[in-house]
Amino acid sequence: MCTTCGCSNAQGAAVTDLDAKEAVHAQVEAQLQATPDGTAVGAREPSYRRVSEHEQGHAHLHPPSHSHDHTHAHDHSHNHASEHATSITLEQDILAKNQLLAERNRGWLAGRSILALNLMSSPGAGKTTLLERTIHDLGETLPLTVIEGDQATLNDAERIRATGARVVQINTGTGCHLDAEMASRALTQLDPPMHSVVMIENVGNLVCPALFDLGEGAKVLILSVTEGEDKPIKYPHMFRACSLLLLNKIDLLPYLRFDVEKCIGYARRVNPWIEILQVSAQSGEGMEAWYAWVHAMRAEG
Ligand SMILES: Nc1nc2c(ncn2[C@@H]2O[C@H](COP(=O)(O)OP(=O)(O)O)[C@@H](O)[C@H]2O)c(=O)[nH]1
Ligand SMILES: [Mg+2]
Repeated sequence: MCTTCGCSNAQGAAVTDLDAKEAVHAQVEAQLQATPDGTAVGAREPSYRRVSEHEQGHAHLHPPSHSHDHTHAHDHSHNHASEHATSITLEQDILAKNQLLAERNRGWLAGRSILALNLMSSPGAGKTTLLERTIHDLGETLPLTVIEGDQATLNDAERIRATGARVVQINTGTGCHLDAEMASRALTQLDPPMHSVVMIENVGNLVCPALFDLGEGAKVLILSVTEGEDKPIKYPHMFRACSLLLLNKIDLLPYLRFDVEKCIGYARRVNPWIEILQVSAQSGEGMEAWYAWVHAMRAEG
């Protein structure tokens, strides 16, 4: 996970309130402006390093914690078992600390009778489009606010703001997921009203976001039909973590080779309890079922 991929650094995250136009972490925001592509924000050396010929006998990308299954002989002597143990301990510490903060967020939300949903997907699956349409269709009847998560730019927050909904943007810099600490800061800034719904759009990624509880009421996964039907078995942790799968972009099915039943079968194989709805955030097809799910979740809470 993140100690391996090198992204678990919340320090560089910036929270921006689009109404106040005020960066909580002004220093990071200044860096963002200095480097519009975000590459220098919260920059740190990636954990992957190229192992020298001397160390490895051959060069390849080598994460510090990976387990070796090479069949060829090694002539280097670093202790893989202790590296692995250190890495696992660090991972457990990070996740345990995150869990404590997530529970604090959960209590904070429950105290205000707020339903928070953590929306996750790979980049481009349609999270922001889904939110835009949801706000358009439900905004009058359901008090909805949004936390946007991306490595860089305020683009998605600007899109949400154009709908009229209140929104706060988190820029994670090098980070590939939101964590409970970032969510806590964003919730404080957002200050959502009692009995409302907070939609949290996570950073586009089917791996790390699954591991980090934000204190949400439920995790929702958006998979678009352009991604291939085998994603549930390739990224089982994400599919296991989620209560609802929204299979998006079904308007494109006539133009693609995508077997819906096969995809649903794979999803149920890794998570027999997952609910699955087929939608098109663009055309609006199937969206009523999603709205009914949100209302039911809210009624449960
Ligand atoms: N055809 C089609 N395109 C969609 C749909 N939902 C989103 N898109 C497009 O997919 C692209 C990525 O959408 P976006 O909402 O930015 O994805 P995000 O990265 O998950 O937030 C955009 O070009 C959207 O217009 C859909 O239901 N059907
Ligand atoms: Mg988006």
